[in-house]
Amino acid sequence: MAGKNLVQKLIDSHRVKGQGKEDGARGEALVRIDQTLTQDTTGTMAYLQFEALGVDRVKTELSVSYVDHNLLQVGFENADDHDFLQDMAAKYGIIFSRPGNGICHQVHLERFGIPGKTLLGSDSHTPTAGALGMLAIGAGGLDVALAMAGFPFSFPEPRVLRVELKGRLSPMVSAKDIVLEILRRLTVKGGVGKILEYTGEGVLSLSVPQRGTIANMGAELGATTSVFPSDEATKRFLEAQGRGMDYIPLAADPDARYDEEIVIDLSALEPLIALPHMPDSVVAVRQVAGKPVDQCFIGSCTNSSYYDLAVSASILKGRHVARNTSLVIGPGSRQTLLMINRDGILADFVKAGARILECACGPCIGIGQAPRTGAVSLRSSNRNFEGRSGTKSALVHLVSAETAAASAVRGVITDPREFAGSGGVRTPDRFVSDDSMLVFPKERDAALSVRRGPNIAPLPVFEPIADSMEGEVLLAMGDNITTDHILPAGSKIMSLRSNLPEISKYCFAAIDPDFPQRALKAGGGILAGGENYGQGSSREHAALSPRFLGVKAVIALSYARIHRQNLVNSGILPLVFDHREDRELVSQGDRLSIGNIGKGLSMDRFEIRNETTGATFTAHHGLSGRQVDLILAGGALNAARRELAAGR
Ligand code: MIC
Ligand code: SF4
Repeated sequence: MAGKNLVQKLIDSHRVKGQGKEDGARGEALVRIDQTLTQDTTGTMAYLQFEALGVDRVKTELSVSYVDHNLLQVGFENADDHDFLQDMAAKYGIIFSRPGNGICHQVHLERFGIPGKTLLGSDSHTPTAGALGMLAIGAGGLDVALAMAGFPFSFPEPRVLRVELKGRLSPMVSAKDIVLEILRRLTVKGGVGKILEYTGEGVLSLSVPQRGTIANMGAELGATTSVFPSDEATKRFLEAQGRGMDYIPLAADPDARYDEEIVIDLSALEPLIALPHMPDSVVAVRQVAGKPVDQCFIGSCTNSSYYDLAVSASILKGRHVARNTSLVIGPGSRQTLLMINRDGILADFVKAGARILECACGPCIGIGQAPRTGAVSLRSSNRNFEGRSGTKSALVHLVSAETAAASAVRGVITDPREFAGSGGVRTPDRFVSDDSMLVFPKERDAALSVRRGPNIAPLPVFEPIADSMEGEVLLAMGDNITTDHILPAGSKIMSLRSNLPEISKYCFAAIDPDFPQRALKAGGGILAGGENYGQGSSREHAALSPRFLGVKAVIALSYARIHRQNLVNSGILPLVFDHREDRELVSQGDRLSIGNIGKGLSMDRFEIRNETTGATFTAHHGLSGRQVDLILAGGALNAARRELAAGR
């Protein structure tokens, strides 16, 4: 028998068996979750749902509630939500990471991630912790609430894609360029249903934060997660964090098999750039060099480690940002901020004319620093979807921290190898570990009363699905619709994440601002989509809001993993056209009818009639038995409550 790859080892060591129906589930892995993380904009809903489950304390080894997204406090909403989250954490035994402590993925890597453990996070970039040899997966808030309540987590049994790294990176070519190269080759849907496992001599030369950059952007491939071995670099990183005791070595067996394989020669790589508006529109920086740049942003959970900031500062030191270019720096964590302050790097930035932000997501998600109309913005973050920066006409490009710094100095898109002579960077052997912005829960605080501002609305109750449905096609969309299209980000709308009725007023605002009104007037309906529907964020609001407005089914060519599960969790039927060409049979405004839903769910075959044109076509769901049960129950919350009440 062939040896195991690391992904199989991680899954097998956490596999849960004997859960009745789950045994017969079609192609699903069901695993025990050791750690969870939430962030504020998905966390409020996750904790409301956790509360509704009626469990008295989290059942995980460790759960952390981070506040890192909604930090711009221009009204009462965000501050109220922060208080709510802090109280819920104290009440249910969760560690609370206060606003200002940093971006969840970076802080989790620094302070909590442990090789060999599973982590489920209500944020699509949770796989960042795969850099430590964890099985770290992003999910909707409800799935994380269920994991906190002790339920196992299931996901489609993955194909394992081996990414073999050869050679070493040249100076000023970075980990970001490695993952941009993978995006160039595989595209934004190339990772769907897969876990990427990194192997090869090239891995050895990459530090944990560099691995974090690569694992982070596996999310842009649509991958379930990415995994690195736990080796000497992992040991050094954990020791530098004062957590050497958390280290264990982990690797694939030498004769391990993989479903697919790609090889990347690091020494042949050059600086790359993703052009607007997709992370896979990748070309070489030199192909677009010389184009004027209005804004550069170095930050986000992708590239805001000590190394990223130190290497950027080495380019900026003794120089100044160009007259027409704004440079914005967002340190990823308070640890990084303390260290760049100690080592004079912060002063280098300020002297060079950079604008310094607090440790948070910020510009990455359109919370501050929206670029000017039509601006060219170069960002070290991970997503450049249209409008995500807060300015619809902005042309956001994704680059390494090195390319952003070099371009800020020159004022035009610049290959950072021009600065290859700038002083080398050494990562310290010991990091500053100051956990004073973490609030650890007391043994028991169950009596604590939770502060709940007026922006926190009660959860809606969803009815089980009916046996037939007829409805208008409210929107007929193309390929790669992102969750930013379905429910936009930005400071104004994200402040409403704990208020479903209010946030639903912005559902599909990026495509048709009249959608909510039309949906309500039509008494709900059906959505049609193309390939990779719902890619991007884990926000379950992109499913809850349509459901709140009466959407009962989506029919698409394919789905992104997290969004498809969020649709199921919300009780929306996610159907797939049996034949690609049938997508043409559905237009906005048509009335569709779907009969015999109960039978369709068990046979996995639906006959759909377009009542407007008379055309008929078939579709399937491809869901597991467990997912079908959730649909029948009217969503995962209804199903879990029933299970808990029955004394699971
Ligand atoms: C994002 O990068 O899109 C976010 C904002 O972090 C989301 C989570 C959210 O929408 O709250 C994500 O990646 O899941
Ligand atoms: Fe925050 Fe951006 Fe990372 Fe999402 S991708 S967690 S918004 S920094």
